[in-house]
Amino acid sequence: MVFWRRKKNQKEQEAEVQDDKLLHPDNAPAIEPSTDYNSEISDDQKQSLKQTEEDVIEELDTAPTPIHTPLDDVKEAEDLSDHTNEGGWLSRLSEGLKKSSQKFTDVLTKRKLDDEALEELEDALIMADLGPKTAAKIIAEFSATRFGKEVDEQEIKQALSDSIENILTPVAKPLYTNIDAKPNVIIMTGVNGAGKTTTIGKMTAQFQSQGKKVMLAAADTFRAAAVDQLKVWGDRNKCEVVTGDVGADPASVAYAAMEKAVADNVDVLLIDTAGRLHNKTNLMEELQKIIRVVQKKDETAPHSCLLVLDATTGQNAVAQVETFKELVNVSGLVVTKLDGSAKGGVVVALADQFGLPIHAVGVGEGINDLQPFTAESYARSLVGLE
Ligand SMILES: Nc1nc2c(ncn2[C@@H]2O[C@H](COP(=O)(O)OP(=O)(O)OP(=O)(O)O)[C@@H](O)[C@H]2O)c(=O)[nH]1
Ligand SMILES: [Mg+2]
Repeated sequence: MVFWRRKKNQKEQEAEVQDDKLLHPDNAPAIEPSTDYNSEISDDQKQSLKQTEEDVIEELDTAPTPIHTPLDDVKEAEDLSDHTNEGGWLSRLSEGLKKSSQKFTDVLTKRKLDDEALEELEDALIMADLGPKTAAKIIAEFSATRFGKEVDEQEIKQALSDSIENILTPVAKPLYTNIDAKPNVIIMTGVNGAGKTTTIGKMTAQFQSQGKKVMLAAADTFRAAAVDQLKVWGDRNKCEVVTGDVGADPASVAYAAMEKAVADNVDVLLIDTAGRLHNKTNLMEELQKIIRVVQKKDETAPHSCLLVLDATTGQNAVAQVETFKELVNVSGLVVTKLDGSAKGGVVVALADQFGLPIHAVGVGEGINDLQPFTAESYARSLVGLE
């Protein structure tokens, strides 16, 4: 039994020797776990690793700081936000016009419509920036049918509102851009700080929402900040802005923009101009030159020459229209800052005295704060009717 087992073991031993020879040929190196950890990474390898790490750090150090900071994001979000949940633009307009409507309410306690009452009402209209001419006209119309009658506040407000609406209706016209010309060229004019650049930014968003391709031209080359401001609006709207160096001829920027707009199949080209020039003659020459070069590319251009007016300047806006009408062929108006301290009546005076289309009103600094001008709602807000 023992012998058999030995015999068997010998067989097994022979098989093991055979297997060992197969797995470990004579020239194979001995396999042992290494304990020389340091030698695993050579000095050269270490050096190259170190260099790479330093390179990465260097790259991080020289990477530009983002131009857009989180604070800008917050500001932009506010600008782009839709204010309709805050009561809608009309309520902000009403808020802006509150000064005027409060005056009417003070005058309009239940009373007989005699001379004294009419005079007070006329004063209230003048105080609301309607100007003496337009105020007199409204009062005359008003007294023709109601003089000597006992009227209540609501009735007077309604009558005033109707009268104002009649003046505003013919001028309340949206900017018509569906003309054949491509690009449709719009030149923005107006005094310093009226809101030209901001209005361009807001209009761009509106045209784009109508599926139009828009391009901007920074023909206000007098200040670097003016060009930058337009570029910011261009970035916001993801729309191309044609610029020139500070001090460059504004007409050359307009011409370059016109060429580019034609080449790029642009639908609407908005040209920003400077409001700040030495005097009226300079401003006229500047604007006329821009118009001339634009006409070299398309003799039907510009298709609109808009005058932007700041409503908070009151009756001064009337004087501005008179001046700009002498400089260029003003085709329509945009009245800004009606959300602020403006009394709003100047819009009625403008409509009455010039009959120029009022295309839109600005009711804030945000991208959505340009609204079409609607006669009825404006008239009702002005006199404080809900
Ligand atoms: N509250 C309010 N502010 C406005 C409105 N429109 C423009 N603004 C502000 O008015 C200031 C002047 O506006 P701009 O667009 O720079 O005026 P501009 O006519 O281009 O001025 P210049 O380039 O200096 O001739 C800015 O601070 C605008 O944010 C508006 O409808 N409401
Ligand atoms: Mg500007």
